[in-house]
Amino acid sequence: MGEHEISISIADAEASLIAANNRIAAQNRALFDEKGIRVLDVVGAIGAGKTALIELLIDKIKSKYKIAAIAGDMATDVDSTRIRSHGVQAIQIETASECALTASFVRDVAKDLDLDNLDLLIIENVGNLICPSDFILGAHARITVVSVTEGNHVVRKHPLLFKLSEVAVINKMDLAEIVEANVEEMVSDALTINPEIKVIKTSAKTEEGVDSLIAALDL
Ligand SMILES: Nc1nc2c(ncn2[C@@H]2O[C@H](COP(=O)(O)OP(=O)(O)O)[C@@H](O)[C@H]2O)c(=O)[nH]1
Ligand SMILES: [Mg+2]
Repeated sequence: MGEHEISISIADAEASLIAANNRIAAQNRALFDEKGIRVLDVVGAIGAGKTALIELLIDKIKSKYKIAAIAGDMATDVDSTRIRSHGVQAIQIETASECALTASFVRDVAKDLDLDNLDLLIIENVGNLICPSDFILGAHARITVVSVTEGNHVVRKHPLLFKLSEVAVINKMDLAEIVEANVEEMVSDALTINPEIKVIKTSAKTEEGVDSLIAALDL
């Protein structure tokens, strides 16, 4: 078999994997809609501040909504432990070798959630800006978090993800001056890639922008 044939069959396998994931994501979505649960898929590099923002968000809105979380990482349960300390149910998924959550991971752990007693499910995806693009989970919105320390071109280097996100968060604004970040370039890149995207500047340290994020998510 020549190299050309091998590359075609890998592309086919990838396409059928994505199609299978899309089908399970649609089932997840139907279940969440039937139960009246709003689901958010939070994506971003490791260290961008996803968990920190989720923790702040939960503290600000937990009196209004019944919330649960799913945290995905290749290893460890540190994020679900952090989230659980805010008084909400949090389930960890350790993906081992997978660099993104998939719809079937979410389907499998959703069985352990009290779906009849839930308004909002926050899913923290595995930390990177590449793999999660391909795998939708059945969420109602994807929130992609980047931080000012990731370099001015982090947004334009990941166009697919920003095209597929409803909200872009630029976090660690408290460090923007120190690292001489060009935040406006990051904002305009996001809007060039996806004119519909809502761009919110935050700091999980000073809590700047967290209320704007809540408003952008209609929470
Ligand atoms: N200075 C600063 N540090 C932050 C901010 N957000 C998160 N961090 C820190 O960055 C590190 C990674 O945060 P974490 O929430 O675990 O990132 P995650 O991997 O995206 O979930 C932690 O040490 C946080 O305290 C921020 O807005 N400003
Ligand atoms: Mg995290």
